[in-house]
Amino acid sequence: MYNFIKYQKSKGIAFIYLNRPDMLNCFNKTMALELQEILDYCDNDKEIRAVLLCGEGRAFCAGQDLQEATSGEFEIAEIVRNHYNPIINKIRNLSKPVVVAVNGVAAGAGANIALSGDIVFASDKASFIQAFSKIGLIPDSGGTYILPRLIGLQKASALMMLGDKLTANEAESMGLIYKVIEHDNLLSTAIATAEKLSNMPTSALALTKKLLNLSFTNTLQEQLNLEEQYQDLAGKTHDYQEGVHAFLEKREPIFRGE
Ligand code: T3D
Repeated sequence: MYNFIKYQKSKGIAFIYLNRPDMLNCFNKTMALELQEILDYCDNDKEIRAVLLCGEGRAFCAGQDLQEATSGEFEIAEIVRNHYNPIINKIRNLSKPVVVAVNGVAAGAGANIALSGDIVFASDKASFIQAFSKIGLIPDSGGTYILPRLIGLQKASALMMLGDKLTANEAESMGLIYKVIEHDNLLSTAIATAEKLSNMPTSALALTKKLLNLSFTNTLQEQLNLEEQYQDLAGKTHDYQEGVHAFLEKREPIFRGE
C-alpha cells in the first residue's frame, strides 16, 4: 500500500496513478520516493512488460508541492537530486515501455515527467506548462534535455522562458506528445496500447529504448556499432525465433518477452 500512489499489476501491465488529487497530484517527498520504489519494482519484475502512468482526478501532476518546498525542511538541490533526477533516470532506463496518459494539467516537474515516457497520450482537456520561470526556477526533471530534442531549441526556449500553457492539440502538433485523445477515451486507449506492448518482444523494445536514449549524443558510427551489437542480442532471443516462425507460418506470434 502506498500513501500517494495507486499501484496495481494486472496481466503484464503495471498501472501507476499519481494520487493526491486535491493538490493536483503535486509531488511531496513521500510520493516521489514511492514512485521511485514502484519504478524499480517494475524494472525488476519479469511479469511486468509495460507500465502505464496516469494521474487521479482532474490533473496529471502540478509538479513540486510548493508548500513542502517552502517549508524549510529541504534544500532545493536536495529535492532535485533525490526526488526528480532518480525518477527521470528510472523512467528513461526502465527496461519496459512506459505509456503516459496525461489526463489533465501537467505543470513543472509534472510536465517533464510526463514527457519522459516512451509513448505519451494526452486528453483533449490536458495542458502542459513549463511553470518553472513563473516562480523563478529553471526547468528541471530532464526538461532542458528532452524538450529541445522533442520540439527544437526555439520552441523549447519560448515555452520554458514564457511559461505559457500549451493545449494538448498544440502539444501534439509541436511533437511534444504522440497523440491527443478524446478525454473519455484516454484511459482505454492508453490501456490498449500498454496491453499491446505487454505482448510484444520486450527485450527488443528495451534495446530499442536504449538506442533511442543514446541517439542524440552518439555519432552515426557509434550508433551503427550499437545497432550491430544490439541486433545480435535481439537475434538470440526466443522472441526473434518466434516472430520469424510465426511470419513464415502465417500465424500470430506468441512473444514471451525473452
Ligand atoms: O524545490 C523545488 O521547488 C524544486 C523543484 C521544482 C520542480 C517543480 O515542479 S517547480 C514547479 C512547481 N509547480 C508549479 O509552479 C505549478 C503550480 N500550480 C499551478 O500553477 C496551478 O495549480 C495549475 C496551473 C497547475 C492548475 O491551476 P488550476 O487553476 O486548475 O488549479 P488551482 O486552483 O491552482 O489548484 C488546485 C489546488 O491545488 C489549490 O489548492 P486549494 O486552493 O484548493 O487548497 C492549489 O494551491 C493546489 N496546488 C496546485 N499546484 C500546487 C498546489 N499546491 C502545492 N504545490 C503545487 N505545485
